[in-house]
Amino acid sequence: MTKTLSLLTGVLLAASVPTLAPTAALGQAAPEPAAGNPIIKDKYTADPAALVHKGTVYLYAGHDEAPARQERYVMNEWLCYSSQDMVTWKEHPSPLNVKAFAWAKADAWASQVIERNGKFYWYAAVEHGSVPGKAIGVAVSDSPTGPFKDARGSALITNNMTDSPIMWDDIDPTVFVDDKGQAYLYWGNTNCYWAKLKPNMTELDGPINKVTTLPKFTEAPWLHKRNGWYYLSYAYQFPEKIAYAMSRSPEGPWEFKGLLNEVAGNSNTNHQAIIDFKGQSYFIYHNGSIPTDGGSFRRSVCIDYLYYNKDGTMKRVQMTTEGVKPAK
Ligand code: FUB
Repeated sequence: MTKTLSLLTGVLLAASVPTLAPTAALGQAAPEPAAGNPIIKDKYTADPAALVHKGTVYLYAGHDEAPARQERYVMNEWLCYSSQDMVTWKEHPSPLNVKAFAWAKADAWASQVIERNGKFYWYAAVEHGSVPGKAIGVAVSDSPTGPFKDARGSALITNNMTDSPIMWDDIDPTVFVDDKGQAYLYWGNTNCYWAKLKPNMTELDGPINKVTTLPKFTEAPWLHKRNGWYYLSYAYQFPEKIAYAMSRSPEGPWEFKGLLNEVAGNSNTNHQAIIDFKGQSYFIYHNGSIPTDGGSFRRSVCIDYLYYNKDGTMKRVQMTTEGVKPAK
């Protein structure tokens, strides 16, 4: 996201995206829906986050609604899909809209949903209505598919709580609950911030800290744990690649390990989520590959395999159009 582009994001547009699915010519059979990447072809989807819950993967994504040739983000709602095999995705009615946060005015940007004690918490970046700049809200539900409602009635993070000169540094939340029950919120653009959350998941529990060991940190932190290692992946440089760091603690210190993914086709952002499901690791991201209008503001979620080395480091992702095979 460039400064210029971000400055253009304050206005909501009531515009619809043209139908993306191929239509049959008169007298011809309708083509079979194509499998593979991108996984959703009838809507533009961006900023994926995924949650594994009781044998199902829930995919949460922003909805890119910018009409063709409008080179700016138009995002009013978030979308939700579920799958038992990572290939067949069922769409659920949109469970969250910017309007659910009465204090927000626009921009359903990147988000993540996690479960704790039977409740589902949705952390989402939006444009604040009265505190200039981006902010992070949290919504809650008893179900992963909603309905979700504002859990606080106010933003959890506002731009004046952090000391960056830019207005969009408080975006892209990722939340992780450690084995001991301590929850962590990481977020940021240009600066990578983190703070502890109270067990209620809706209040900070201590100061806001900065990670200073992530070269070329742009945005999109994602925190996950595997075999005793904590991984902090993030969007690196601009146009974005994905890089990552590792630590033995969710509080760092974070050691930079290198690149994980290249620039994703036809999109200047990449925005990853990483999960394990049915014995396989997955790298979920977006590109701008749907012809003819796909691009940086009409993005599409993709899924490819992720592999680890024996020492716990991650292998470079190979982005494919074939995508993944059904998980068993
Ligand atoms: O979708 C809006 C912004 O673009 C997100 O917050 C960033 O991560 C980038 O993907």
